[in-house]
Amino acid sequence: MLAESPAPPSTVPSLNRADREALLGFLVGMRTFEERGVALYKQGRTPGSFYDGRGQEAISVGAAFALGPDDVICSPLIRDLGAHLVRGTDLTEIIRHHLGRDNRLSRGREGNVHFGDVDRGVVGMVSMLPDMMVVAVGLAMAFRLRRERRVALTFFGEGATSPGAWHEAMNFAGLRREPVILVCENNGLAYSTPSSAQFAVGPAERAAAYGMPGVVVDGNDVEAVFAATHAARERALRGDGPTLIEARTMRMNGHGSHDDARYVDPELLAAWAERDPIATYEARLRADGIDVDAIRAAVLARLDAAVEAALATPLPDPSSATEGLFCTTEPRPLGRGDAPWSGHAATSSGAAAGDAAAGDPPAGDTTIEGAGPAAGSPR
Ligand SMILES: Cc1ncc(C[n+]2csc(CCOP(=O)(O)OP(=O)(O)O)c2C)c(N)n1
Ligand SMILES: [Mg+2]
Repeated sequence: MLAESPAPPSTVPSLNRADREALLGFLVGMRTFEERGVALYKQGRTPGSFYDGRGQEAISVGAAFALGPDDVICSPLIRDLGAHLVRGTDLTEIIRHHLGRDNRLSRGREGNVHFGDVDRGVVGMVSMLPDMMVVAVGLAMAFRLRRERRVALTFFGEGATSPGAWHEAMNFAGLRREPVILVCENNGLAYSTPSSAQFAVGPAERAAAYGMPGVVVDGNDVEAVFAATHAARERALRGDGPTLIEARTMRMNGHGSHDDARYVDPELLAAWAERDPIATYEARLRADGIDVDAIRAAVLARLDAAVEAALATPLPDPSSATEGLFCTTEPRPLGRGDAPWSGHAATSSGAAAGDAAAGDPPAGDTTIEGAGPAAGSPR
């Protein structure tokens, strides 16, 4: 991991065997889900469009895995299915959502990636880039003012670092030291625009200008992303403010399933294919004696069952089309999830970010070896 500007030292927890198995399960879960999603789209079964994060799985999985149960993701974007899987959102519900079938997440009102899971602390996105970054900074500000011991994490592509809202969010977060983790997925492309035609100074280098560390990490290494996010979370909980993590990677498919990406140099793709985040992690785990094939088989069996259940689900009742369009009640509080990441972080009890800044050390949060619930099976 290279640091463009110095990040404070951090105690990185060691990942045990169950954690590694879970991480691989989530990586494979995202890849296989999205392969199936592309197929369903090309069969004409998915209304609208379908977007995937092939080659970028390690970022959303590694970042989400480092969060605590009370932390909030605002929001997973089109390359970030892994974050939903880590938080524990039901696979069948996500497939139903994409197929426009009746479901808990969107009630079949939408068939794209604009969904969250409030019960698991995941805020659904709007497409205007990078507006969810501003919302994430606002959430972090609320956590700090309420003296809650939790952080907000947001994802954005390098292309989203050009509009004004990005700079406003960076400035506000840095100035006010909001407990927010800003994860930039630098895949070198904003649709067909390469980074060389997008900006003169890279995202991580710019972080210093806003008063926060900019950490460059190998976005194809799930454990490196996990470690960088863990360090950023510790820093935020200490009251030291935000961190920009620039995870460098490559978009291996088109912008969406409708895009054949003929504008991308095939040699570049071939070079990145050698660094595939799943193949390299599988090789590493296999060398450690982990039964990678069993993990794959379990993930595939769950996916098959989820697709079957989703395809058997009816479309929503047309007479309900105007229901639920507007919020008519008090919003529900953002809930906790039940995923293995809760083993990596302290809970909301203990010092708030402001208290920590005043000198109280955050409770626990340094090692996960044997701590917290055992890493669960990926879902
Ligand atoms: C304000 C705004 N302009 C244009 C778009 C259309 N759009 C959606 S994704 C995208 C490319 C974004 O590139 P990047 O931020 O690098 O993310 P990536 O797709 O590479 O993950 C564009 C132009 C949008 N969503 N919002
Ligand atoms: Mg990009």
